[in-house]
Amino acid sequence: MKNQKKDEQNVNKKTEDLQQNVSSAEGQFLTTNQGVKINDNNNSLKSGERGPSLLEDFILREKITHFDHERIPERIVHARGSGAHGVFQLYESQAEVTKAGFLNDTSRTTPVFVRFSTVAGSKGSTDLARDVRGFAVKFYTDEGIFDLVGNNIPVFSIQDAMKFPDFIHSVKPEPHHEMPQAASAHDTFWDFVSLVPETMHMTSWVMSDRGIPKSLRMMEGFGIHTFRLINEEGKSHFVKFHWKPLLGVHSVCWDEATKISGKDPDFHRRDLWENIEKGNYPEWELGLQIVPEEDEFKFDFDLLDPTKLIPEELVPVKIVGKMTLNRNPDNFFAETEQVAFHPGHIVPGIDFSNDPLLQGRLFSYTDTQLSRLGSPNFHEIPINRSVAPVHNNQRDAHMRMTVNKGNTAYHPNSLGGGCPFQAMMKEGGFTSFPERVDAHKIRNRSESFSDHFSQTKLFMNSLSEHEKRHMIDAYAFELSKVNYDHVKERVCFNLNMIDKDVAKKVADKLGIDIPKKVDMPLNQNIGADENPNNHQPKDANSVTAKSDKLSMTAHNKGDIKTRMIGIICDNGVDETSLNNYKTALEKEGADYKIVAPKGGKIKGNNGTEMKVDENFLTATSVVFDAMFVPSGISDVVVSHEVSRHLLNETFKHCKAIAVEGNGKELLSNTNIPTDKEDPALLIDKKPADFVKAIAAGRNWNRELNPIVPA
Ligand code: HDD
Repeated sequence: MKNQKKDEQNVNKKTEDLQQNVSSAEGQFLTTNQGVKINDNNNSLKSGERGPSLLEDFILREKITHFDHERIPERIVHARGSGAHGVFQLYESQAEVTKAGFLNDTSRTTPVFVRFSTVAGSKGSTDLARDVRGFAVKFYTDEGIFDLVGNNIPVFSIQDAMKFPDFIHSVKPEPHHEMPQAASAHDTFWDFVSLVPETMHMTSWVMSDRGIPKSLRMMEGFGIHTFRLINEEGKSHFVKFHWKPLLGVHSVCWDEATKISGKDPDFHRRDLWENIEKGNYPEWELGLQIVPEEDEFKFDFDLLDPTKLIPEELVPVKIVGKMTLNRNPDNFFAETEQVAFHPGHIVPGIDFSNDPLLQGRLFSYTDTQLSRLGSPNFHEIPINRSVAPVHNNQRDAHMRMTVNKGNTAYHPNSLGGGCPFQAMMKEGGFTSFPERVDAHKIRNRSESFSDHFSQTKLFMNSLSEHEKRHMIDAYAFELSKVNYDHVKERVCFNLNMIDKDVAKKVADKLGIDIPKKVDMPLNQNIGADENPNNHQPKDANSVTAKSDKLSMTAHNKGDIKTRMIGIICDNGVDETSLNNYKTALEKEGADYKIVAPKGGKIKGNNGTEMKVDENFLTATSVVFDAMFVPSGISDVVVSHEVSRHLLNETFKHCKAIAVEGNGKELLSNTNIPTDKEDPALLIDKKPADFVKAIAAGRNWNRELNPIVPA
């Protein structure tokens, strides 16, 4: 159940607005949809006790009919998602660059609804798929709705919306046998990637650990496209939007991801829900990278190209405010499923750029809501309803909720007193930025979009050693699932143009040679732009050769807030040992779960009873951030295959382990080497050392000598 007390504390304009539609059946009679009280909800109306059911049974008909129509089409992309309510608070007015109210007025609290998602999988697919994560934020501003519909990766795979259906068809389950689910490791995806070199940048991000986040609360968000900010004087600045998580950026290992997918496919959704219920409200700071209009052509990439990022060394991210998610939805379908985002939902002070991917998106999102939600009235669904007043002459259509009064539904009118009025600019009327466009109508791509590899190399250069190793392994894993050598070769050919060492390592794992030249398939009229032979990476200049913030290691906050630690113990556990660690963990904002051979309760050596959170049937190391074995564990725990496996696996995934007293006996029954220098393996050390070891991040060096068979 939801924590009602917390909900009462965390109200905002939007959650109040939603209350008019919230319904609770507490203390109420069961009724039909027409309000008629139902006397028997178990038996249909029949002709005699053993006779046929009667068509007349309006109660049965209504119930079954409604049930038959419960499902709506899932999103064509981003079908699997989790949402939460929250607020955005501005730190400092940005009036110099934008007139958007929520970026001007620090006294305002702007309600938000956020939906995180995976892209490729169906609604019921695992949370831990290797994939991009959607990061869509709906701001309910006083001037209307602003949707920032971004991802957890700062660049996109393709440059023009024209290619989006092709790209998505390639990554979705293959059409002949609908396999694989929620996975890019298959023929068609890599065939497409190998033929479209602009995909290499984003693909490299997805192959890195960014593609398997530890938690939705621990990922960055990016608006990706360059947008415009417009100030009161009508001056435009280009902008890229960033979300920086206050918990830092963390991921799991691929082996963990595959195991979590089996043990708890709802892992991310559960983690978000439970932490909000506990009051561990996830927070992100909003950052702006602002580029004056006159600097548009200052970069060696095009600001309109969505496969490029602006390195923070060139344009720093200015932190302007904070978003806090503090309330779970009351109903998944009504809120998380029915929420409709659209990059075209903007407010005065924000405008679009000519990024051809963004331009295509401006069409797609309304269009998709029409088939998904079934009516142009989707803006009336409570979660989509603006808190700013809505008045216009749009009328009728399926499921219209608004009862518009009066006899005029046109503009201009005199019969209705001219209402609703157009707003002057000074009254908040939206005006588009008057960009001058004077050009031929052409179907072409700008030459300034053609360097696909320099920033891919920049990304690879910026990864730490273990991140690069993981990316190489991911490329090799995914390509190993490809059945066609020529596809693997083309990808390695492209990789070779980006980073020879990476390409060599991937090709070596695949057991193939990197071709000197690749042939494009015949008869496809592939343009020069799309032929990988024509894309040699330019030399990265000294500033962009490496960009520290692209590595996740730059985002470790060095704390253990909201981390979950497993404590393996049993009846008779030494309570002093246990409590010292519990207190140290809790003091730093971490949480713990008791893992014991059987469910129910255990009794410590002083007689204190403790609830068992996970027993040896349900426990898995992969959902924990670290593991502790206190003194006083029983002989069962010392020798049990599950406790041994839990430690082995925690070690394999490079996470911190602490043991005290006879916890060492369990350790000696594992495959974990104790004679090697390992800052994350703590034997009879202080709880504070354990805290430090978790905060420092994983000991990735263990991967260099993988000797634990877990
Ligand atoms: Fe998209 C959903 C993010 C390009 C077409 N997209 C969708 C969602 C996110 C993104 C987070 C889920 C929203 C939700 O939670 O309901 N999409 C992006 C980003 C892109 C991008 C960051 C590039 C920078 N998308 C993109 C293109 C097209 C679409 C180029 C089509 C031309 N996207 C859609 C869609 C979806 C969608 C089909 C499916 C469900 C929906 O819109 O509401 O219209």
